Amino acid sequence: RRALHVAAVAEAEKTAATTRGGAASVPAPVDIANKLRYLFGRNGDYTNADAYHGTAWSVREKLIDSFNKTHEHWRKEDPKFIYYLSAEFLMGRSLTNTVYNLGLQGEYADALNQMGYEMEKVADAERDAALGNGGLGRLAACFLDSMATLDLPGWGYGIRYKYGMFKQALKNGYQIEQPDIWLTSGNPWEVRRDDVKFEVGFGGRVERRKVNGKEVTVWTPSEKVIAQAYDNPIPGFDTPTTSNLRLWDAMPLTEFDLGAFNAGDYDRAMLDRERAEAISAVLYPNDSTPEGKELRLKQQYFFVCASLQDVLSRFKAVHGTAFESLPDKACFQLNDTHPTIAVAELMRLLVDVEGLDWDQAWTITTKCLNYTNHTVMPEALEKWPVKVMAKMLPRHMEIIEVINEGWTRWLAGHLGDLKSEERAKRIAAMSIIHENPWNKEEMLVNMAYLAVVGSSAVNGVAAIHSNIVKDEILNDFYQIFPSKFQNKTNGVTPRRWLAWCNPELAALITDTLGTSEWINDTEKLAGLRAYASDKSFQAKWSAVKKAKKAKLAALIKKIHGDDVNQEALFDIQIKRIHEYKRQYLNVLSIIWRYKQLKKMSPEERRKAVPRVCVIGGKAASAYDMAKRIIRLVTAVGDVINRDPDTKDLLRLYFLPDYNVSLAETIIPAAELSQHISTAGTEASGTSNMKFQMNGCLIIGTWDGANIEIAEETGVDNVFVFGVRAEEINQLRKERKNFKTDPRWDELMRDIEGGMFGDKDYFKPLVDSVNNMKVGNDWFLLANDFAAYLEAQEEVDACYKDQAEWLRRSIMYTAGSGKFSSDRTIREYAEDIWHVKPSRPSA
Ligand code: GPW
Repeated sequence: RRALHVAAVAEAEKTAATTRGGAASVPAPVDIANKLRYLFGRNGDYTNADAYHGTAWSVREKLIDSFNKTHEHWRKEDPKFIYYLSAEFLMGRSLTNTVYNLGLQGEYADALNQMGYEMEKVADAERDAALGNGGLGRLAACFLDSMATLDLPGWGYGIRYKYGMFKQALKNGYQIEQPDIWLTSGNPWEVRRDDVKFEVGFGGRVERRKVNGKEVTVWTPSEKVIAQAYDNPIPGFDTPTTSNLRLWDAMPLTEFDLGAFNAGDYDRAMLDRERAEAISAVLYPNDSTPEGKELRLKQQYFFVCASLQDVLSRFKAVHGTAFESLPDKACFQLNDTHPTIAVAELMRLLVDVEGLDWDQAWTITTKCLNYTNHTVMPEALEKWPVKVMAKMLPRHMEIIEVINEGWTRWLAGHLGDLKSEERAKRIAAMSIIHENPWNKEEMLVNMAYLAVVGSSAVNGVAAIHSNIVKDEILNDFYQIFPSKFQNKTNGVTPRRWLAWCNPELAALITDTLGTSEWINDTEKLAGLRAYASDKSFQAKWSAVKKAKKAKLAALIKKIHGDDVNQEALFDIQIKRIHEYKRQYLNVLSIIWRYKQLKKMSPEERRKAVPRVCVIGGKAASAYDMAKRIIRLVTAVGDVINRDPDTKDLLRLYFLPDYNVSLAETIIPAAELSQHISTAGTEASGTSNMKFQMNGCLIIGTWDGANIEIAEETGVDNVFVFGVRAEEINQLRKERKNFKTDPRWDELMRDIEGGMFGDKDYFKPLVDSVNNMKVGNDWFLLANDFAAYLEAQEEVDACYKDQAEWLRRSIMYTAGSGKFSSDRTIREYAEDIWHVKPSRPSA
């Protein structure tokens, strides 16, 4: 290897490469070796991890060239910017994405080959940047990719968590959580900006003072920290544009409390530092359920405050104090309610700091902000106790009170025609500050209401979801501001989720369509419909799927030590573990399948469709029921996978530590994927789109984006089952009288009776779907059970007809054009942001 590498470097030194930045530069092998030599003190004979670091630090320079060019151009043009405020960005790995997006893949793959390495293995040494929980954080990452690809002036703003999403391990089949230590070997994808830092305050008191006869409000925080900027360049695909994700790190105002330090009180000297660093220390691992911890509110205010100051300081550098034109230069998208304190913070900055009139500031604020809702589940809507907010953010609490007074007064006028009793009721129902329904003593700030009142546009993330937002959860507000409410169906980047994670399929598509333009114009994938029934095309299509299945099989072997039948149907459910997502229902059907196989004669078994079932996903650390579901999956797997009667026909594996990178391996290999949430509960779902792009058939409920996916793919090509969203309320009321299927009753007895061991641990799971117990089967597993089993039979029948199965598979990819995040971002840009492309010259 060493000799190879020396020869390669010598050879490469003779040639000069040209980068996207335009500058002639050192050939890649030389540059990689230089980086290893001078940044890491290494000389030859590297591990794959070394080769990764050398490659990454080399690629970083091209990325920064492109970043600088883009921002120079944007500084000159001064276009309107969109700022995507999000507590989460689930970026995953960067190396592969960066070299592909910059068009450097060939150059670096060759360089590594010459040096005796393989790009795929080298790329595998990168740790995921897991600064997000699941769908919401990954959506933000896909949006950044599309914004850059579409040349839209826009940045993401968030938190540089020291520890991201925890690492999930299994111990005796139970989830255990380990810290995600991702920064220790350095992060080549970020640039620390020592000249960009802002103070962020907490607590303290608020006073009124007279300055030049004018009353001003002065907030004196009792605690201050520094927000330090780190830039993460975001390369667009097939464009010179590289935009930015700016993440904030929390630091103490001063390195040490010098007084305490000099007095020898080192413990106290450290306290401030620890308190400051705690703010950006760790991502809260809750998906779709807010954790009402004070530190969480602190995180939210921390990054919002720093981001708004940053934007205002850039605005002022160009436009001075002409704040009335701020809405022509900047707009903010609130990714769920997590950054909603921005409503109060922008008001504070404009009124208290810049001295604008309240009304003028309010006009500007509401013009600049927009809010995306991502959930319909009432328990997921954030509400902060007034007491907590008043203590941590006393001035913001005042501002929210004034906003609410103005809002309710305006409402009273607007609802003037109503009888006073009815009017009072409506106003109380829409008050931003209201009683805690479970504890009349406590008052709460409803962050969704604050976001709606403080924004120009409010959107849901799939057609059905946006309708539920309008007709149910925010219906009062919809009646008052119908034109504020919009739909923006989610999308995913076709670069990471098809072209880069499945280069084999991408090559086949490009060959067949005669162009690679589909990578940024996914509507062109529709051209594949013409080949859906073509035998020779089907054979090629199937060969790609087989190759990807082999890779997943190798991964299963590595993790579980088992060889799986690669001719089996690969059946996948990967997503956060949540009762509403109903992994439990999936497990029940797997147990049922197992019991049927056990009863069959050898002859019958020969006709059965073999399946390899994979379930993956993390449970929030405090979500007890979700952890029990994981244990049920592993316990059922332990029984099934070892049973000599059935192990050739059915397997169940739990893949631990599901994350973005694992998804990139699993999704291309999947033949059937499960999206089986109770109708009306999954706002959109986005993995469903990734599976669709990769030609994976879907078994799913009439929920979230499944509906639009089915419409685009052809409803008959999708295994749709179960009750509809409109029926849910009624069915919940009637669940007590619902007559469960005898097969369901049998499975409940099996689990309760200890068929999979651990019967005490599984008892709460059995109870949670019992109509006589507390949970009352809230997510209606029993109601959908029979229909689900029937849909599974249709799956088997279809799989036996491989020509039909492949035809459908092709129709999925062909129908996935709508679900590119490029389409979603174009809609946001046109309907909400009013931001236009601005591309630097190449
Ligand atoms: F509760 N989503 C998520 F709405 O991943 F805030 N985490 C969250 O905390 C929330 C929503 C929140 C997901 C939705 O569950 C999923 O249906 C949707 O596709 C995704 O956000 C992106 O819109």
